[in-house]
Amino acid sequence: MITIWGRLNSHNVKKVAWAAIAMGLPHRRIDMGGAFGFTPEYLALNPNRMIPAIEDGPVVLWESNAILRYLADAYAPDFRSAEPADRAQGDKWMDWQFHFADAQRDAFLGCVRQGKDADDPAVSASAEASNSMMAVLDAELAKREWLSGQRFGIADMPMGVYAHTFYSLPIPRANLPHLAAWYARLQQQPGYAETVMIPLT
Ligand SMILES: N[C@@H](CCC(=O)N[C@@H](CS)C(=O)NCC(=O)O)C(=O)O
Repeated sequence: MITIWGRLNSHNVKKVAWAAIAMGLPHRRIDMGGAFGFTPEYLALNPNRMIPAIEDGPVVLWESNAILRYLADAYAPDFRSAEPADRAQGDKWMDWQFHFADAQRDAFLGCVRQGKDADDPAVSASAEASNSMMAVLDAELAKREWLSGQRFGIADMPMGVYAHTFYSLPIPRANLPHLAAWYARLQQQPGYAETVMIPLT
């Protein structure tokens, strides 16, 4: 039984909770962070005051993308290409997600947490930056169905979580057909609806 620590309305927790369902792993999730605060028990596992973290027997791990790689390597090798070039391409998009998170942050915080709208200068600049980066992803998805290689896998999860936020925020969006088609495919994957497509608040 894997324990996932973290509130589900966190992008980084969503990745891990989604992976656990997609991979069919027995798990439980315990709310932590945000309005739930941090217990001393949790901070002993992850002193960074950040979520998520997991416990899997003696294995304690934080950093969401490291957790995804661990879960795939330990339990679900089909979710991560074994071919070095494909694997590296997938890793690239997993790392790139953190740049995208920076770009989308002001739009997310502004619209979801601060009651602003798309006319706010910070929201507007962030929406524009998000659209520019999503155009880069759209061009990649014109060439292949999945960021993980031949099939859906962990490399699709980080940006898969952020894509839902992108499509949920009240911001202008460019017409990005390959991104939209990938987002539709993600919605067919086990766990996406329950863990990712939840209210942003
Ligand atoms: N690089 C870290 C980032 C973790 C992170 O920023 N977590 C946010 C939530 S998405 C957090 O812990 N915020 C403080 C809180 O929720 O109290 C990861 O991928 O796990």
